[in-house]
Amino acid sequence: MTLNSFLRNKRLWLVALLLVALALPLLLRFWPENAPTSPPSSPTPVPAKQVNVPLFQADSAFYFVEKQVAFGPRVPGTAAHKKCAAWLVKEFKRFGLEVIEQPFVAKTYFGLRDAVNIIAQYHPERANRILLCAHWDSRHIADKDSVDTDKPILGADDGGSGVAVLLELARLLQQHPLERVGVDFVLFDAEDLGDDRTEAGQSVMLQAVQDQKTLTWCLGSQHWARTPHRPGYTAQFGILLDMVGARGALFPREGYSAQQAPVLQNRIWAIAQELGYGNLFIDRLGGYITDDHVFVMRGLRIPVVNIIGIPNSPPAAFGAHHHTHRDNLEVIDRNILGVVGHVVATVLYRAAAGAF
Ligand code: 1BN
Ligand code: ZN
Repeated sequence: MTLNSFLRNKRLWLVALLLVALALPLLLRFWPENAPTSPPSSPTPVPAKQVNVPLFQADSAFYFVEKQVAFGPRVPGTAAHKKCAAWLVKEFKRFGLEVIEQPFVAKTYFGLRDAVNIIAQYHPERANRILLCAHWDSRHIADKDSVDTDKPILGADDGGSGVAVLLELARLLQQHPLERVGVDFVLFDAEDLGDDRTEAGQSVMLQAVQDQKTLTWCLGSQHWARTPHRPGYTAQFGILLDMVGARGALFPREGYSAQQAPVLQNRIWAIAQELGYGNLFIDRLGGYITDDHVFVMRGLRIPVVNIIGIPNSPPAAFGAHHHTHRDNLEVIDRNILGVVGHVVATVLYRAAAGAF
């Protein structure tokens, strides 16, 4: 086509005009006069957003420990374990959450046991989620005791305390709804059926060797991390609570959390300092504990911090009650439950307000 015939072609003129009309607004936007003349002004510092955090009721959390302990040892495969599971589901439903039970067969070092992870979802339709977890089973033996070592323990602290704080948080959410974020309370089963000859609290140097040995612990979280209740499940971050109720407990920074979720751990410990709990959330590195968070981080790539109590009496790795019959209601200090609950509630309400 020659230039002349091109210019005489009415259809082509129309198409050209249409293209110019469509492109005009775009051209004007970037024309020098319309372009921004000065760089955007530097943001004026915004004062830290004030977020109302409802009061975490330590007495209510203590009551939830009492209730669990009253079932007796919650060892997978026992009647007490079944009854307690039914009660936990009922409680979460009472707080308006949508509950999923995830049964599985736990392959323990002493045989197969029926187990169940319990997942309670707050606003399951929200994409932006926070994961709060604890284990709800109690140990099948008292291998650190001097008497009745072959009998199961009550696990008021080891199992009961973390669950109690989570139940109280669930109750708080019902009374003081959160904006924008959803929360998943995941109660792992069969955390504490491990073979203690495979110590889970070792130095990081032994991590590779440990990896194979520690598979007897944390069976519920290992199962959930492989097959979460929703395929492709993810969350902004997670917090694991384990042994958060004993009198005299301290909360140093757990090693694997420090290594794999340092930013989250810094923020949580900073909040604890700000709230005046620096004497309990001590700013030093504790041991490396192969707990449920390790498997969630490894399997689902969600940063999870373990808040786990150690005693105020080093060099013992855990409290004198750990894996003994002394882990009963008497070891529980409602103030410790209250401190941990206050810290986690602050994290939760600030995160929902975009201020975490
Ligand atoms: C934490 C509470 N753990 C068990 N109950 C994990 C663990 C297992 C810690 C073995 C030390 C040794
Ligand atoms: Zn334990």
